[in-house]
Amino acid sequence: MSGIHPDDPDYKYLCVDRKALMQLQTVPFDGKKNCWVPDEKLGFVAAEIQSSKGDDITVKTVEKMDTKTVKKDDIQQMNPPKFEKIEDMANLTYLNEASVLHNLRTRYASGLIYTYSGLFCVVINPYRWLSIYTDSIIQKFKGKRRTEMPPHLFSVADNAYQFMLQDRENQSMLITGESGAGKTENTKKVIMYFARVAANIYKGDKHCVEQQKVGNLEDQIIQANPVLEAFGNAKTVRNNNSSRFGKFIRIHFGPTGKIAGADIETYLLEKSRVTFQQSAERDYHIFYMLLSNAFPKYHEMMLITPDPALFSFINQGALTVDGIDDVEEMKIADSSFDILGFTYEEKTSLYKCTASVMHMGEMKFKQRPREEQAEADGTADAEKAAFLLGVNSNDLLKSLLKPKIKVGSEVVTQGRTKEQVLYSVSAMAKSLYDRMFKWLVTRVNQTLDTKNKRNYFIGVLDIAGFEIFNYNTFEQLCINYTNERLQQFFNHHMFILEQEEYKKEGIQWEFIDFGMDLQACIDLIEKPMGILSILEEECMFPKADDKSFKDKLFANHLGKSPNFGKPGNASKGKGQSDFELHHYAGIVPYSTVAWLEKNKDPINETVVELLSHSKEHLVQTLFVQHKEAETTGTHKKKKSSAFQTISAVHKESLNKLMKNLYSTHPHFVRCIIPNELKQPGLIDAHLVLNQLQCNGVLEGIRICRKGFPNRIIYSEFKQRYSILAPNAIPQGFTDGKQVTEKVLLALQLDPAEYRLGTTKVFFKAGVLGMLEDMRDERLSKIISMFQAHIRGYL
Ligand code: AD9
Ligand code: MG
Repeated sequence: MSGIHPDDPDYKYLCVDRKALMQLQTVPFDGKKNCWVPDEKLGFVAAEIQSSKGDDITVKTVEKMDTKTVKKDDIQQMNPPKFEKIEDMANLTYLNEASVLHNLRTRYASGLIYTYSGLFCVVINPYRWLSIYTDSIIQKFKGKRRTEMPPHLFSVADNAYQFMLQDRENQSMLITGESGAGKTENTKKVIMYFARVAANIYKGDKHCVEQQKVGNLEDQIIQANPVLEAFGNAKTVRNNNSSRFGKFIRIHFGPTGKIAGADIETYLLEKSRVTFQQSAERDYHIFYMLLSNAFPKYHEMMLITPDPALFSFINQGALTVDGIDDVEEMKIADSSFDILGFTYEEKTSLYKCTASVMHMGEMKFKQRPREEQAEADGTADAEKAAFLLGVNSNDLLKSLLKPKIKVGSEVVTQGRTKEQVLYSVSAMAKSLYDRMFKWLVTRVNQTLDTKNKRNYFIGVLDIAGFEIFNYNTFEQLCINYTNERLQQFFNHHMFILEQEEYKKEGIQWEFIDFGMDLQACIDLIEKPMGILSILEEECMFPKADDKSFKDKLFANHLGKSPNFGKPGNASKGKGQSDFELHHYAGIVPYSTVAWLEKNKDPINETVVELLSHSKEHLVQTLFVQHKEAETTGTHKKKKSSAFQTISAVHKESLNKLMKNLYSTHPHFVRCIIPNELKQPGLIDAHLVLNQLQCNGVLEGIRICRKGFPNRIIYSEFKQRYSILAPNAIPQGFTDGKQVTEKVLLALQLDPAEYRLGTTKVFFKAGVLGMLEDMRDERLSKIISMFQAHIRGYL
């Protein structure tokens, strides 16, 4: 590694300790005996083969010295010690789960959290702050090629930047992983990196002149995060700062490679959290931040007593979070709003809307005896909510208790039971919050949309990875569908690159587009009469329910679509599931309960009408669009997104994202959560293996193995393997390619196992390992001959 000198103080944070590595490499190794065997706790453990009988192999484990018998197929080959802590696992001779796990585990134990696996950069959450993101390290990665430097996110980011400048092509970085794996932390670091290396601080920047508080563009891009996190992140069981939405941030660069602007697209904010939390979880951070002591002046304005325990929409779970100081976070978010150029009115309107949600949760109703009609049980909280929303409180109550609905051409008022009214209140709260979040993003985008000339962009995607829980529902389907498309994108990209490499090297090989492997599942979800269109159709039928939806799914797909099935015995959580889908990452059982309701925005139209006439500018803006879409007949074909189902909006934004991504040169970062205890240093092997399966790292290896994954340039092959057939090589100078050809012929290697390219020889998986074994054998023979010779001589 020429990029960092061993005497450099940063060397120890980024590179393998050479001395320790050399020691590891002296460990005796026998390719025929050393292997990996499955282990319940550790995933795989090292063992030595003792004997074999048919398919049964008896091994002795290296550490515990246990003897056990395992099936031949369960054994995985071990790489020789020279591959220990390798930086790119694509160069391993034996590409298998056990070796990948071993490599990641040993590197992680040395604080090396980034490792490549071909096109992927894999990162394991360290759960402690490492000195690997400092300014001095940023400077070291600037302008360096991937092969020059140790694996690091900055290397991926810098490469994307260099490719953008050289190839004049948009770039993307796809950062995925499960909850708590580190996607958002890595996204923040990427953005920080670009802000440092491609800053565009104009002298006399218009913002800086206008107002002291407002920041320059780089600051603003960075400060967009605290406000998005305040409104879109929450404590969950798995992550104290879990993003409950996906995002795609595009950073635009001008002609000289300086940052020229940015925009953010968000996906699927989890609305249910606004009114419901599990016991160990919290609502969105902003609620508790507003109630903290950071700015007592806001409490009065929001008509609140600053105690989260008093508000039932936000007090169902935890009220505080380890490691999060709500006072501090509130100060940061509030000043971020200033840096982003929000006016005082815009900022406080958001706070007031947020507070109105808390008051909504306190509105009480009671059922009138012997009537299908509820009435308010006290009006103080409704008055507070209405005041903050800029509407009349009587009108608000009326629209909840007796909404107007259209029956044919007539408008009639409809009575509502207590239960229905409570449902409407919660729908109103969720809809308001969701619209507020979307508005917030749009407003941030306005700030980041400078008039500077833009040439190319780098898009950073921070989106939830594949999910297989015990109970999977509509949200999991949306996420898994997204990941199915992202994985297809990866497979297709890999296919194109391999194809190019083979073409460049003049190699004949029909490489199959592995992207097509995923098409059947994608079609099943998104095509006409697919799962989502059936769902959308059902959402339009007033009489449809979960059961009619399920029946339609079965009628259309059971026995007809191979990726669709009844919940099988093998699937987890089958008791609560209605159907299962065969995704690339595994079989997922889904429950259809409440899909229809989840897919609609069930806010009552009378409430929308009322809020669209609010005296509060923000509230009016949030609701006016919806109304227009509904009343303007001409908009019937192209409904505004507010009027579409969630799945239709998601499908549309996913299509847009994919179109964007296909126009870029992609870079893939896969984040891995090491354990479920948020503890540094601890690797839960099965958890990690499961993620390698779901995040496509093993899928990438599978595809890789279908081609010729090991490649060596001719001169290197000549140097290392000439020893295998010295007699086959003509005397005098022979070039590397000829030597390679002669050696392989002499060894009588099956021609299907290798290809000779213009500059390299390509091998099928496992061949190189065999050559290595032969080389070891040859060398030890030579050594023993030499020793015998010396002994005879003595
Ligand atoms: V979620 O899908 O939004 O729930 P993420 O985004 O994948 O999830 P996040 O980035 O929020 O996870 O990381 C979770 C926590 O792990 C952070 O709050 C940090 O405490 C910790 N973390 C993650 N990555 C790093 C890192 N590179 N260095 C140190 C880290 N700590
Ligand atoms: Mg996140």
